Amino acid sequence: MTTITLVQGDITRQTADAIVNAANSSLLGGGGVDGAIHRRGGPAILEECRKLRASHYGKGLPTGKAVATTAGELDARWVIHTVGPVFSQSEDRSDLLASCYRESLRVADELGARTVAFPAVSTGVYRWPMDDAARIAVETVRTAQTSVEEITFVLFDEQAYDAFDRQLH
Ligand code: AR6
Repeated sequence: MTTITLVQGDITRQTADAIVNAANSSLLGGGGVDGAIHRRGGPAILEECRKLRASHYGKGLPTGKAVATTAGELDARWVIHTVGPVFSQSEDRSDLLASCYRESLRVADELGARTVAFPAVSTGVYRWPMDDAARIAVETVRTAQTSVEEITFVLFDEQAYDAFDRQLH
């Protein structure tokens, strides 16, 4: 049984075995959650990201995939970096957004993580409408086959929290 909980706040302050980052395919950092994770987690995360790029992802981590690094100074063992899709009006990319959650949980299972914290992937810079992103996120983790015991969505503001709360209850 996996429990799903919601928290409003900053994911870099969360305690979990694994914290998920809404990264971009370069794995070299950016704004939003990505910037916050690298700032608070320190340089060890970027160092491992660079090595992963060199060894496995010369063309970048594909959208919908996930990969783990150290969590540096965060209160977690790992950061799982996933690349959300940019929202499109003309193309349905929901499967790619669902894949971010499924692939992150698959990586979490491989690591043996029992608790995983997710941000609302793709809802910032990548402009996915919050209600739809919340529906996809909640549906996907609810139906995922995973050994993770506790999934926490860490939502930055009240609007995001309420959107996830409506999907969950
Ligand atoms: N804790 C929790 N949620 C946060 C935090 C935080 N510290 N900061 C922002 N959010 P975004 P994306 C929320 O833009 O849309 C980066 O530049 C934010 O309010 O971080 O997947 C990457 O490098 C929003 O609801 O990720 C990529 O280039 C959600 O997290 C690109 O942005 C996601 O917003 C990825 O865009």
